[in-house]
Amino acid sequence: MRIIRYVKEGSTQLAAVNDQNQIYQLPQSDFLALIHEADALGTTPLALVLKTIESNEALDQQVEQLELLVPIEAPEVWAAGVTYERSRDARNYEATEGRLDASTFYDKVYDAVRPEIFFKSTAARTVGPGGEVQLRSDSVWQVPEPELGLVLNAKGNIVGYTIGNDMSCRDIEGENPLYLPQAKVWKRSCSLGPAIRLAETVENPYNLQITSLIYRDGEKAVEGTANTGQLKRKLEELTEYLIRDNELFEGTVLLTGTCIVPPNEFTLAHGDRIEIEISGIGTLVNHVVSAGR
Ligand code: DO4
Ligand code: MG
Repeated sequence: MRIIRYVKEGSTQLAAVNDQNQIYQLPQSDFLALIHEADALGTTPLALVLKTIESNEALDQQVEQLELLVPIEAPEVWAAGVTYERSRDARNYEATEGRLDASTFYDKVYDAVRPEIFFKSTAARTVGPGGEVQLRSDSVWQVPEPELGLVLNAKGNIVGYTIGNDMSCRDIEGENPLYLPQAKVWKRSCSLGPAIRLAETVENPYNLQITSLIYRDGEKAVEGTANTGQLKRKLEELTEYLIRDNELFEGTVLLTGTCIVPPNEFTLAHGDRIEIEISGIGTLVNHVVSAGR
């Protein structure tokens, strides 16, 4: 069961989408209201949604026909890094391209007990499905990072799964790891969506297939696939470090790292279309625009 937000006649609606892709409007104002109501009633979000569905008709529309919004206005988005071997190797490549021999940072963090976790975005910097992600004006090597996103409650429990794009500047990070915040955080450098899959409906989060496609001028330019089974760390290991001595705001999203890296000669350009699909969640589509648009 997935939860979406969309616009209907100028107002925001919450809806549930079942595995047959039928859409049911929900009475709650947003995803967190659904979680709170379930908690208050001593039931689960799925049971609450099923109860609503029981007494309502499905909408006469397909998800593709709706004007989708970001499924949660996450107050903060954090991200884990170097959680897949592929990411470690890519970071080593960008950091050692004739500049700084920093490979040990990435090798060390891949094997360390403490994971890499960094601040990625705020609601105002995050775009939703169909939205425009923006390029930085001072980078010539930019890529999307397709990642599984964990939607967390204030205690750090995983209440849902979504898809995230951790837009990244490989040249800025490669020049000096201390530039990480600039390589990761700027206007519209993060996207989330199209849906949140209720955590209780995911049998095994370590077997989700991730596919990423980038189209340029209508032609497929890059394709990559991965599986969350390749994750080096457990999801709870990441959430445990995020909440440690931290104040977590309800609805925070934690991105879990990328395993899909485009070929080294590739950089995103204005007009590109990025599609990230994760099995059971959906496909997050975004359009790339140059800085200042
Ligand atoms: O070390 C920098 C960040 C890596 C990252 O974002 C990832 O592995 O997804
Ligand atoms: Mg990343």
